[in-house]
Amino acid sequence: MSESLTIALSKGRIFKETLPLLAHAGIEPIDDPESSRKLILDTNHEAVKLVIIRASDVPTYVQYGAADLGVAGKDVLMEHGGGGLYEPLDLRIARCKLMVAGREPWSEQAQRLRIATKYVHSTRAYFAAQGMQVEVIKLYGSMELAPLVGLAYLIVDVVDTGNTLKANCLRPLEKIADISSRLVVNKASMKRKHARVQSFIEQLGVAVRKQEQAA
Ligand code: PRT
Ligand code: MG
Repeated sequence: MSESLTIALSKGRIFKETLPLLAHAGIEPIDDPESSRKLILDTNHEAVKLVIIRASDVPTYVQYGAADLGVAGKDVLMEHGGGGLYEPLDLRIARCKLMVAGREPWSEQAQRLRIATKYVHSTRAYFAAQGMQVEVIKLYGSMELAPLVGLAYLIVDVVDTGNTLKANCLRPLEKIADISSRLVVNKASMKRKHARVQSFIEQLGVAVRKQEQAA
């Protein structure tokens, strides 16, 4: 009997890009989360389960030990703060940039610049480091709309191709951080299931390096 492992993942790009890495570690899901309504997916290993949750919930599940491991974007981890988690491996997938965007650059003198974002913490920290106090408006999606309707002057969002910004007459203005997805591990699982978790991390590490070499 091998030790049980629960891995938290979000649907969409993270699931798709994590799949080949998991396959390298010998783990293959039995159900497809895009077509199945199951939230707990069985795998070819009886002891390994995948739980499918919202991207921004992954750090919380892992922090509280509801999952031993998880895959989350650095953008999400920066917002979460990283408490209760180890972040042992950059999976180098789902890459993008966390950016400030708007119709035009802002002037340094601007008083109480309004910024719409779901990245409230990262936005405050970035502007505070520039000595600017800004008004942050929390949104849950479609940030690109905010400057168009006068809700905010700027947005902070992740950008990949930049096509979404362009389609909404916005420009990338400043980069806050390069983003990729990270493997996160519950601190207690790292102790209690050390050998199993450590070998999984190593297998994924090999898969990441192979994928980088092939790219
Ligand atoms: O969709 P949901 O609200 O459930 O959560 P989510 O949007 O956080 O999840 P998901 O699966 O969309 O993203 C998961 C992770 O993928 C994010 O946390 C990022 O780390 C990473 N990632 C990489 C991205 C992108 N690229 C990306 N392009 N996440 C979101 N986008 C969005 C972007 O905000 C823009 O609105 O995709 C849109 C298109 O981007 P462009 O620049 O290619 O046009
Ligand atoms: Mg999304």
